[in-house]
Amino acid sequence: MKQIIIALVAFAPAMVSCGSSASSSTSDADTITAAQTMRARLDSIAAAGKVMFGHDDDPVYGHSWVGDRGRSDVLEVAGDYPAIMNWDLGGIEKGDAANLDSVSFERMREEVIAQDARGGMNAFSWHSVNPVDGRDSWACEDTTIVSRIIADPQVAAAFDQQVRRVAAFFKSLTRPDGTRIGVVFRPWHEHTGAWFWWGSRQCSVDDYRKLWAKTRRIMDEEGVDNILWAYSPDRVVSDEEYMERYPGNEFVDIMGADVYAYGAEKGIESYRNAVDATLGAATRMAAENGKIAAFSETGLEGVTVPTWWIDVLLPVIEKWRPVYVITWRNAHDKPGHFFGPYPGHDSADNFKAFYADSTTLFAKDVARFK
Ligand code: BMA
Repeated sequence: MKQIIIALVAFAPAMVSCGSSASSSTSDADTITAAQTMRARLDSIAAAGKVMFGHDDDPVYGHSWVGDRGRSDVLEVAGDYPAIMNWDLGGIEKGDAANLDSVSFERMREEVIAQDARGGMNAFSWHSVNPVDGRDSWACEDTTIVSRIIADPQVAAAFDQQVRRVAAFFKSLTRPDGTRIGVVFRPWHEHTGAWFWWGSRQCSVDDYRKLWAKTRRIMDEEGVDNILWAYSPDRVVSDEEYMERYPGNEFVDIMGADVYAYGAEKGIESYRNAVDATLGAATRMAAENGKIAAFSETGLEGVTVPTWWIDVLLPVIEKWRPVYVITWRNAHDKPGHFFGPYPGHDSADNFKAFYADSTTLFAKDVARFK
């Protein structure tokens, strides 16, 4: 195992120079970035055909608790933490101490460091307020925001400050030895839908691409070298639609897909079809462009199908083998708003079988992939 580990790390610069965006200023093996190391780990997991299970905000609150330490609904059902945790940066761009779901950024940082120490991984979404009037991501009736970020110097300056705050947070994700922790960053997600101010009906293809390029330029200027960039359309019907707003190979490392299920049993067929089209596109486009495919967000709110994990989710991830699948949060303050398991829920035993399946990886399993 040790030899494999060394070989993977040594290969990392060659892998990323091949159309990858993982921040890199040199191919010198002494200066491999945290992003490159993470990319190599993801490559080895993908090559093994394994799928990391992920959950949003997993160790900071659950279905019926908030703020405790050492807890996790996934841990309490299955006996291990998720292999990957998602966190949302929404609010950091305002200089807030806590995100839009009241998770303090200090606690978030601590948990990212703890997840890294146990061998697991971390990913970030960003439900940002807009830099024009500060309204939230979902205030989408103003269709000029992205174009003003690109063309209006005053808005551009406000946006610049927002991204620099995100950059400062990423740079603060360090281990006790001072090295940076590699993480996934998934900005401007679900842009094929029209519910965010950066959505398909809210900005032009060209401006959406420029938004990515601008975000990347600012992060590079700030010297952020520990993020892998994930592109994540919502449901699409074709590979062409998946790629319509793709910012370019130089900006993306991970081809994601955000596809949710709706309507309990009745919605399963439509979910399978949407996953096949969208995650299928992500998989094909990742292979074509030297990227990694991931199932960046999914779930069935309230997990209203008790065999959801084994009968629905497992077959789709076995079919497409994304490097990870992330389920959204188990809110503590909205009883029906949960996407993961929790002790006592109807799907808990089914989740244990999902955990035990040889395809899925949890934190202890993924720790073996160095
Ligand atoms: C949405 C919901 C909201 C939450 C937001 C950001 O999907 O879960 O309650 O505020 O994500 O995490």
